[in-house]
Amino acid sequence: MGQVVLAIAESINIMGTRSGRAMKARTPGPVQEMAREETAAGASYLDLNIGPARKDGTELMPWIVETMEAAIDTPLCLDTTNTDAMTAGFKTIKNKEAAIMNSISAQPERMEKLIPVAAEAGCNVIALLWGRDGMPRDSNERASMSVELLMALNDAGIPNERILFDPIGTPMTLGSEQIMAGLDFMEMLKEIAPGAGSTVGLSNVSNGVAEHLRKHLDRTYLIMLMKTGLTTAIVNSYDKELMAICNGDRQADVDMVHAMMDGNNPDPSTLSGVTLEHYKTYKALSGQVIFSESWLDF
Ligand code: THG
Repeated sequence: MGQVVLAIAESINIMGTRSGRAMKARTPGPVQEMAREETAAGASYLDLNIGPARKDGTELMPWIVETMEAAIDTPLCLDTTNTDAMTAGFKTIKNKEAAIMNSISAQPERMEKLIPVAAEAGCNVIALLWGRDGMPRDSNERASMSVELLMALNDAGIPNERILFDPIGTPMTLGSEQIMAGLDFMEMLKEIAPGAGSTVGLSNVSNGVAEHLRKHLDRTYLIMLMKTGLTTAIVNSYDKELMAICNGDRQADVDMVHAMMDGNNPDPSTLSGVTLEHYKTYKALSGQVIFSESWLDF
């Protein structure tokens, strides 16, 4: 077994067809079934994304938490931009210490409201590098945001080991410079916050790309992040190949992509199957070939 990344399964969310309908109607069956499927697929955490939930968040988050804890023991990752809903969720949740708060960003209002809740709960927290002006533009902006968040979290008594930094994966449609800037920051993070973990929502990178091609970007991007020591990832646990990478069962592919990141260039005529897909997709993600939706065809 090779390098492992803990999977945070993303599919229970208010935008999803099956889960969204069940959450809105407060029907436990379908979301409990998904929770069992995600757990069986190897997820270490289940993300429960209720979105902004402006109308009923303080009621919906406790409902989904109770519904999950009645069905499975897998630790939960509470995902909402609604600070009142997050607070209500952490009041309800039984297994607080194993849970993740997703997320506290570098926006002053979120820091003020949520840091005390996280400190009180003794939970893990995702520190999202999203600031007053939105997405950071480069690795230096990510570094300054991470220092700001780290100091505020440490001051509240939350140790580095409880923090997962999320550098925010950028969509491939913004270009590979942005993707590489995110990876540069991940290297800097080791010195900024020794002992801290990290996470990335992999599907951000494939946002806006044709549906049938998205999984290839997500898989190779995960392998690239693993070189920087990524500890967790927010994933579609229904993608078996992606889960195999998380579980450390694709070490040969991981080694090949990492060697390419160090400047090695294997002969593609010796490669086949998913290994060849990783080769081609790495070339696109790193900007060595121009990105278009036919990048796998050459
Ligand atoms: N970082 C952190 N949290 C996050 C994100 C992140 N939470 C939300 C998001 N990004 C991760 N969660 C998802 C959930 C679903 C999808 C993408 C990201 C998704 N769903 C399919 C779709 O929309 O096509 C399928 C939906 C369905 O079931 O029908 O893509 O970056 N900290």
